[in-house]
Amino acid sequence: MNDLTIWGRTNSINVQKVLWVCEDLKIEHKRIDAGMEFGVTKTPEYLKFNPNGLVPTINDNGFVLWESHTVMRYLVRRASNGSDASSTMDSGDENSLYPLNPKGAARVDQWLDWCNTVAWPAMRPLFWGWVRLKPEERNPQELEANRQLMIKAFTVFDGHLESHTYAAGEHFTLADIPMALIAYRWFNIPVDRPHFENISLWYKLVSDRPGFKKYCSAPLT
Ligand SMILES: N[C@@H](CCC(=O)N[C@@H](CS)C(=O)NCC(=O)O)C(=O)O
Repeated sequence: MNDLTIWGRTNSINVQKVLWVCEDLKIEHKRIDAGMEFGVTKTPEYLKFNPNGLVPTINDNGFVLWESHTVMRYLVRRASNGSDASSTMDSGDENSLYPLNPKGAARVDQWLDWCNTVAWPAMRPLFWGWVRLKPEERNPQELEANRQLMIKAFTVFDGHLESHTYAAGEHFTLADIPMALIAYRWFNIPVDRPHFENISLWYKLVSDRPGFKKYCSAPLT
């Protein structure tokens, strides 16, 4: 089945989340470059699909969806419902990327929300400042304030990983994906970083996943 289209450039963190899920679950899809230098997102056709004019957007045989975390959850459920015959997902697998049981799912949601409200808002200005802005455009105070916020966020995550192998417990889930993509950005900008032992052990595991290797190993752009 190949009726799934994903719009988005591959260097976008939110597109990478979705592509990683597709890679781990072997979900067939077609991808169309969109966003930043590729344009597309401000065209009337695209805005009809996604009025935010952002990536990613998916079209699954007429079903259009945006918001990367929602799309990730949808793709896992779609795979476990057997609507993607090519997927490797076992139906009802509680160790899946997004468990069926309410507590397992809530634990994943908790960290996904935390990424959007705590970790990424701290990391985003650092990423933009160090990767996308020219040196003369950087605001040193803002960069330092966000470096401190990232250390605070990583302190929380590292403390959690003291007694858990992965973000949502003992198995790799969707919750690890945004966090791994944020960590990759953090480890690849020129800032002072304290060593976090538990994050370091977790990062070794998550960076070995097929989705990370395929979509998160190129230099930051
Ligand atoms: N909350 C949205 C945020 C989407 C978003 O901010 N996407 C960025 C890329 S990471 C974007 O479209 N930027 C403008 C562009 O690429 O042209 C999601 O998680 O999907």
